[in-house]
Amino acid sequence: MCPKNGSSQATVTKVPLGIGLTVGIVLVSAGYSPAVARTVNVEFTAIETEVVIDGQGTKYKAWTYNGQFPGPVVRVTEGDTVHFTLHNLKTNTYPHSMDFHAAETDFFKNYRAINAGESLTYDFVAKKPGVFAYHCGAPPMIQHIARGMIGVIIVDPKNPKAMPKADREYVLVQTELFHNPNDVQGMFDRKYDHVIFNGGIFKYHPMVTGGKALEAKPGERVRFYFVNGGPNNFSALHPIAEIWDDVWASGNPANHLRGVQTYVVPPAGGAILDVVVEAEGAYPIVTHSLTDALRGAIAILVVKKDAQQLTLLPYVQPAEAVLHSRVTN
Ligand SMILES: [Cu+2]
Repeated sequence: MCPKNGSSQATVTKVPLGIGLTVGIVLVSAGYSPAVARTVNVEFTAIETEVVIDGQGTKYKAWTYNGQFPGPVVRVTEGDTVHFTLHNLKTNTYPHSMDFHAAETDFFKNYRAINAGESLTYDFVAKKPGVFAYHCGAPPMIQHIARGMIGVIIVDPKNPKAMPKADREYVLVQTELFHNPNDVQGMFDRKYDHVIFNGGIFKYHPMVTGGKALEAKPGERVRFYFVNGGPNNFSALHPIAEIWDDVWASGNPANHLRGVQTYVVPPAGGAILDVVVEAEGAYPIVTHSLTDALRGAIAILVVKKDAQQLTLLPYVQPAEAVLHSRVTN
């Protein structure tokens, strides 16, 4: 991973597992100067593989970017050029594609689906700051998103003072989960079994088997980069026993709301939501559409003095099969 086109001082942090495979986060943050245009290389591999969807080890036949559900977080700064390559693994069965909502580009040319064994490269300039979905758009799109080909690209504002500094940051991706990944008609009929954050049923609920809480310290400004993957349901994001101090629609600093109890995020929409929690305790983050919360979309934020530092996308790992195999295309 190194910057291309001779234009940049970008630093890209990723852990290569094989050709085109990145674990966790594509993070670009070091040494940024607004005067310097940067090109950021992002390389994803579509991988059809089994992922674990709960704390009991239940496997799900997912379609993924880089073997994880949701895909790796891409993080760039407003004005950066993203030089993106998608590989469709030659051992896959289905066509796949990539639609970055942070891009303004030619749909037919760049968002087209490619067959197994093929690769596709395109560039776009991340012109608008915010938190955006990315997803596979290969038909039937409803199935490709539901099976896991969904993720987040954060475009940080060029002006680092455009928003208050966060002490702690988490990415949450909400999706409906259909137990039968081949039942496309059931997806159209909204017969989902669970609604999940970051690919797991009650993944961040410590009172559920295998669940692990999100953590923060008292007084910290905790920032959630939230994307609703859908494919169909709206999210009514609410911090129980708290109030969102600041919300930015689509994560754009120009779209600022204060003191919001519940914020609606549509399918394929995003928001940045900040909460400052003064007192120690437990604060569930839920979609207050309760059918969905009680089917898996509850994340507990535990506030305590000795809170540990977690990653931006906590406890999301590539599938075992992917971790232990060398991926080539
Ligand atoms: Cu796909």
